[in-house]
Amino acid sequence: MRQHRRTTRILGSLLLVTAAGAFAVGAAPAGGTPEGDTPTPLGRVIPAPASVKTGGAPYRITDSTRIHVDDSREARRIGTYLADVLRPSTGYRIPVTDRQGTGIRLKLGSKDASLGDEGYRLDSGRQGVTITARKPAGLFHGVQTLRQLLPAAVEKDSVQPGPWLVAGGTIKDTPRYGWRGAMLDVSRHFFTVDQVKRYIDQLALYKVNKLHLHLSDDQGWRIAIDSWPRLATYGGSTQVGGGPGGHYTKDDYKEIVRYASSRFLEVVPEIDMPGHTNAALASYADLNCDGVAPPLYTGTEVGFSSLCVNKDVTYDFVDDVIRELAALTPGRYLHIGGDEAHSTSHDDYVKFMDRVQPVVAKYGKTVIGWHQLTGATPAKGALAQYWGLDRTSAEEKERVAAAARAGTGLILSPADRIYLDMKYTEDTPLGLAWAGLVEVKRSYDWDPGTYLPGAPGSAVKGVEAPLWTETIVTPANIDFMAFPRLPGVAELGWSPAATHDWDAYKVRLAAQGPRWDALGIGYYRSPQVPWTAAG
Ligand code: NGO
Repeated sequence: MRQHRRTTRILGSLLLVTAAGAFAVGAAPAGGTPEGDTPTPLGRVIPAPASVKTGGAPYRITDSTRIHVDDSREARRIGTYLADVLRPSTGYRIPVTDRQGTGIRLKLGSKDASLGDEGYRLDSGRQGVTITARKPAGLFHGVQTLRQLLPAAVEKDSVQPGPWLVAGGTIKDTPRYGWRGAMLDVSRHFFTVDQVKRYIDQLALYKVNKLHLHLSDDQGWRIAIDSWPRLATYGGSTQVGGGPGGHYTKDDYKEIVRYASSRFLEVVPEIDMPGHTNAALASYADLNCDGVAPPLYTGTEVGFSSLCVNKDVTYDFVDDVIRELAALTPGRYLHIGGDEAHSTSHDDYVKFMDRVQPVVAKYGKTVIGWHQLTGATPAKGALAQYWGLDRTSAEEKERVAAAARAGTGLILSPADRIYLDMKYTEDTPLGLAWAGLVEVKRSYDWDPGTYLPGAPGSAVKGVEAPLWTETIVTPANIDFMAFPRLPGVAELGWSPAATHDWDAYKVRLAAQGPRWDALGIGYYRSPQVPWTAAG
């Protein structure tokens, strides 16, 4: 059985290396057990690296290993982050120093333009591991690769036996797409700053670089707005099923943004409008066309609420909210929702979007909206987030494709592929099934570049995995729905199309199981994935 498993793994990594168009296929690991002296094969990483050249002696982290960083704040910070991962499990001191030397080296300012802003190169051999990048984000992504090349036990928070080997060879790696996102709905159920940080750390491990926060919906308004204080204090006071809800103060929110940026994720805030607005409408009677505030809502219906498109106060409200949110947002994008406005007439919807999009621009941000925005007139430079299904009508798909041909960028979040709140099978205790059941293979096995008929590949800016939280209440619930599907989405966003291969991928995915165990991530043990006994 062990022999069989090893053969499958080796085949998997050979397939990967070939598919990636790498320059050499190195020796297959020989001797020892995968858990013992044999290092993880270079390239058995998620997302699959763009190119892998295996070979040469492995590097071994020992009690004299140091992390040598450039004399820059960013390199030192990333070095310290890596040391914080390595110290508890190795038990070594792992000093971070800007003196030259062998060991682990983190170097910024590479002259290799092909690495772009997020790429890196990792060279490993007997003397050490060197990660070079042009920009800090690339260095950070290289560090994530190094983590995955070490035994899973490196993620534990108590001293483990090792040995801590990194296979020899070279990885050169850059992302396919600049937008590799995850969305968390903190409205249907509220998640605390610490809970969001936990998710950020999980996302960073897979080189995800956008965290989209769905900050408002019918069931709860989650961000303090000084000029409209009741939005948070009243509109945020409950959630699906009742219960206390919650909201972020501005300081809370800044802390999320700071933490995300320390992991090289940009936070994309969303205020959903003109629909999905019951929490706001309940907080201020004035925002309603009839001047009467509805009660707070704790159910899970959609499409029943709308801002009052023909009242001026609506635009005072929108201006204030966008101004205050933009001021909290160092990132470029601000999401204005726009989905399921079933209680807004088409004409009103178009009128509303025509008035609101310039407000986003006025405060220096770029619009992103759910793809229904393409039924209005997307602003120049706007992105549309597609959340349709295979069975979405050809007409609706064509509307989005036409907008893409006219210059609107697309973020792909097909609901029957990468909605992380969809059940895996009928027996999945959490989640919804309106888009269908989404097992691990289905969520991985599609190509963003050719997904939407008639949309040019160049219009696709990336992928994003939404996690709606009607049924998701705790961090353990997040873990179970995100893992193992999230790493597949990250790979679709990062890895070259040529590496795409379910049979090779599922072997790399199985190897992540012990890592999630070590990190305390409770994942769904899909029967489609050949998990190892230890995992
Ligand atoms: C839809 C809907 C959300 C739901 C979600 C549940 C979009 C963009 N709008 O996706 O309000 O929470 O499905 O899966």
